[in-house]
Amino acid sequence: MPRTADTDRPIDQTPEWKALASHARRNRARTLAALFAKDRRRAERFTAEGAGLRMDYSKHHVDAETMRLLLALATRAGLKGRIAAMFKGEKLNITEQRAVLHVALRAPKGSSIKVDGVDVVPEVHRVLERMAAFSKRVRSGSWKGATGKRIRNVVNIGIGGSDLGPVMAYKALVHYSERSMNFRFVSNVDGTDFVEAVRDLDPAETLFIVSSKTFTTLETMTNAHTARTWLLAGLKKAAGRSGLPSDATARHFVAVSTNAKEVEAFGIDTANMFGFWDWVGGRYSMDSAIGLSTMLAIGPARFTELLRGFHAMDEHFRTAPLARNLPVIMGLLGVWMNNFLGYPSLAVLPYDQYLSRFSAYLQQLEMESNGKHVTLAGKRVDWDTCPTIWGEPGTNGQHAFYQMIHQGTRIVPCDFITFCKPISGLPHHHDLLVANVFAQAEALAFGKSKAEVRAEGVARELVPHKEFDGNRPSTVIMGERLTPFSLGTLVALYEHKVFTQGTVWQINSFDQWGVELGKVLAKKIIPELAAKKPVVDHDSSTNALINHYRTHRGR
Ligand code: G6Q
Repeated sequence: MPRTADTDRPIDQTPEWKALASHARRNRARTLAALFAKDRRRAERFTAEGAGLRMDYSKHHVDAETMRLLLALATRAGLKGRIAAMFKGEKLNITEQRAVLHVALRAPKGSSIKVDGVDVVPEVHRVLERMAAFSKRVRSGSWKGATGKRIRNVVNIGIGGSDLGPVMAYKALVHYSERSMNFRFVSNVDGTDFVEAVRDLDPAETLFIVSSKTFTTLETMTNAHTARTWLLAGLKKAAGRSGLPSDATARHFVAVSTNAKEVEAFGIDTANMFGFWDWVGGRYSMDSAIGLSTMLAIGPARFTELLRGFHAMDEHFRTAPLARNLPVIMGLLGVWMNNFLGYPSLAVLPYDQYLSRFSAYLQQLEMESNGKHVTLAGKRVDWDTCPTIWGEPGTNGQHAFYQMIHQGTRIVPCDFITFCKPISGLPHHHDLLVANVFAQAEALAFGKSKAEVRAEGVARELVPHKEFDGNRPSTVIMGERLTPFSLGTLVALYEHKVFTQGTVWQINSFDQWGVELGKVLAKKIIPELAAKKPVVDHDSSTNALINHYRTHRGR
């Protein structure tokens, strides 16, 4: 039995939870303005640093006592033991009997992490070396397509954990990428995703990476088969009478998977299959072979930097005292707001256009990991788990949904993410961007009173409309510059935050049974869409929807 949290006792029945509940009740009326007025060193006291990131959490409804109580809760939940257990390769994913070892994906050569007595670090590096050798061949042009042309387009086909990380990372690191190559991502079973991705590509110069741990996922396999048909049709046209070599598919398709049998059956040479392991969850896999498109884009050396960034945050999480541990603080603040202050969502707002898909990536990381209602002991939870995660890059969001964040009826805690140095080479733009981060966090925290509005000479009837309550919490996370290294630290920060919260909530953050039912029902419905007779087996709504589609689909 793996060492887990104190699962015998529901977390809300512990004295630490109850102490936090009464602390929250006692301090309900306390404002951020009052907290700042009371302590001139507040910003300094509530700022933590690790792995090159600086996190200012002073604009939260916390004081030293709140943090002490939250840390006591983490201790009660067995956080330290669980962190050690994860790094030791214990099978914390108890519903699938698997270790949870994304930290091994970035463990340096020479270190050792064992699963069932086998050191996995050498295997990780073997795959990384194969990925690097392959990437060099493709990037240098020595890897040729079936008609002898070099590869200029890379299309990653995958979904969920086999897509969101690669897309996010490519967009985040495009500045560091090989600009003479095109990178595209196809995930949706909606055929338009594939059609739009390849419409201007030459099949002879296109390489597909089929990224699928299982190699059975409906969307990915449908897209992979469509891609093969598109490729072969295009190549045949180009080759004309000289015909195609028998290994045409193998020259344009590689796979990232754990399922060698299905990869081979598809026509991909298993020499061009890059493996990973059952101890890597999909949403924790962007730094495994699933990151092959990232490595092709930025090159092996920069991919190594990315891994170093992940590892730096891993080490911080593993060794820093809980009170100064960034992912721990972040996770506990989330618990505080979710469970004791009652805020149902978290907006993640990167002030960096390159991080345009970061919030979407986090939606899966957080909500698929901690959107659970059953404890490790199999009991229904009596407390809320994952809040809704959402967000868009600033400053764009300011001109869209920030109205609600400032004056809506629900409090939306915000994570602002920004970097000191710009990549654009347009420092003036960067000052404007970063000034907006600070201004937003300040406005949320301190608002604007009626008296201030009146003093501006605003007409009496408009005063209530122009008043800002303030007292709204946010965190500001700052890095030096967006680089492969800092991206690694940022992703690992959130990975370990999720771990911290899952530990406190006593849930398994590493399975995802909640996605199964819809998949099973879709399989049943697929043939029914082509049925000759009306479908009657479902509820009246589902029957009617299917039958409307049957009769209108025009086939
Ligand atoms: C992630 C999930 C899920 C998974 C996709 C794709 O943690 O497990 O999003 O990544 O369903 O699965 P395959 O990689 O097996 O195609």
